[in-house]
Amino acid sequence: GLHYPDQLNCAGHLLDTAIAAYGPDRKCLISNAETWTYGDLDRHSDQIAHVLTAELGVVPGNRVLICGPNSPWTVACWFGVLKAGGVVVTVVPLLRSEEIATVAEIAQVSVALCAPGCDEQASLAGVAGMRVLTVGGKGPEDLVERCSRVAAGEFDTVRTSQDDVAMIAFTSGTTGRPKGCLHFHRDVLAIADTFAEHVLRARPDDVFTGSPPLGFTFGLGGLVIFPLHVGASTVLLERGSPEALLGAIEKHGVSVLFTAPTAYRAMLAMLESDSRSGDGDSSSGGSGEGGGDTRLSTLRRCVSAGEALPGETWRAWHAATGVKIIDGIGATELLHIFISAADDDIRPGSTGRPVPGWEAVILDAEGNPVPDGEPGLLAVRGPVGCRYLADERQSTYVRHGWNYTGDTYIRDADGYFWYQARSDDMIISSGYNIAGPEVENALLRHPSVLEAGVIGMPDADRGQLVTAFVVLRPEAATGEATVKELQEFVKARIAPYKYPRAVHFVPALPRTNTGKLQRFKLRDLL
Ligand code: 3SK
Repeated sequence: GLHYPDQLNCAGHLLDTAIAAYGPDRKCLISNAETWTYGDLDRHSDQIAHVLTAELGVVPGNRVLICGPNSPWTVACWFGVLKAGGVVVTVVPLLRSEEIATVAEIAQVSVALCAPGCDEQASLAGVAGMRVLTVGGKGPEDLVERCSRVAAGEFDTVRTSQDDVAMIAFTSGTTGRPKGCLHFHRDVLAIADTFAEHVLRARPDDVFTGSPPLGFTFGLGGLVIFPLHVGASTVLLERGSPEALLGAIEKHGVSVLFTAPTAYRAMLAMLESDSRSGDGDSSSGGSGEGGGDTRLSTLRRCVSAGEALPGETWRAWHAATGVKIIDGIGATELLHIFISAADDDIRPGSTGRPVPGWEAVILDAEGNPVPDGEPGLLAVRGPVGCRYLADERQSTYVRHGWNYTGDTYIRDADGYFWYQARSDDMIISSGYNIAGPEVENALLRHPSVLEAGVIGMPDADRGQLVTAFVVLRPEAATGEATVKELQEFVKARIAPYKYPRAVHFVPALPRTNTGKLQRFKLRDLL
């Protein structure tokens, strides 16, 4: 098992360890605008901790929302809040005011640190007692401005316990009401000491990059915790588009990449079209393990999660780059990846085997083991557990000490786990978790919409496509203009990535006798 000291502050521990080993001048965070050393991150997070405690009255245990892009200042906020003994509430940027209000109310947020744009939505949320500060905006109230005025030196990191709550990570539930997952200081180190230590095996000279937002635990682990744990550097991209990823890999000599299957496919398509048009250098022989595009020759480890990685995508990436993608499944509830495989342990199309430190079983609805080769519910246990904040769904996720992830899997005779489907109505599109009912609720607020049912339809690019089946009021017109109008309507009310990319008008939705929507029958309407 993993053992940590009783007194542990994960932020102080990560920074102190790296600085003790490599000194403060080691390169740490790289963005388009600036490059920070470990010393810079230490200093700026100390300043933030001073502002939070001395100027904003934050005391240990207070919850602080961080809503910003992948950038050095967002990382500094994460470290500053933890040094101050606060609890970080992680969310993705672009949340709308109502979404922020829900999260802030569930987590009882007292301060919100928001990038410009997000701060307006946070202020509109109108949460009583929540102070909103911009990060990198203009004006004397801005956090970066305030930091530049801090006279005090080093901040004395609050001596938290290993099982004090460090962060609350939000995940949308199938009912659409987000669930806050509590994670302790020791959990943050446990994901580095399990997946990163045994599967990823990063090195101090690695350069990381990737697309997942730091507000998702996949991004937080892959782009902050894992690189800092080994003293490596990380390239933070505000927009992690496939173009930006390819550009960053070439420009910064990236060796470790974290992204979702959709992005691997999009990058492959771009490499292919470049090589057809004669752009770029697709000659072989450049990469470590047998050739590929020389612009990607620095890549050493590629990680995929967020949705299942098809064997074809794995093979195509290997052929193009010589790198064997490390597929993995994780969960916000469990902080990071618990089933995975690397190098010669990989069976393309399979997620892999339990990460050392984790156990995984396939169970039937009654909790009995299902024979190998037959589908069942994936249940796991390990150093991190699911602890929902005041949510009755805790007893559905955790039963008899096992965490039921909500995925249907098959384990083969060799102990490899093969993904089958989500066991519930959650849509996973391009790595984003989207609750169908949340999109339905947004559609239902449009005056022309009578009923709405939203599901994920299989899609070669995105894994699943958010697809809405809409019953319009009799006077409303069907047609492309209405589709566009509904899509814009949803984008304005919930985070834009959740909008239905396909909208079908139907005369009625399938329902049970008691009026419950039968989402599994929706696909038959096409
Ligand atoms: O979706 C996943 O597989 C995942 C991976 C790592 C961390 C968090 C999540 C949700």
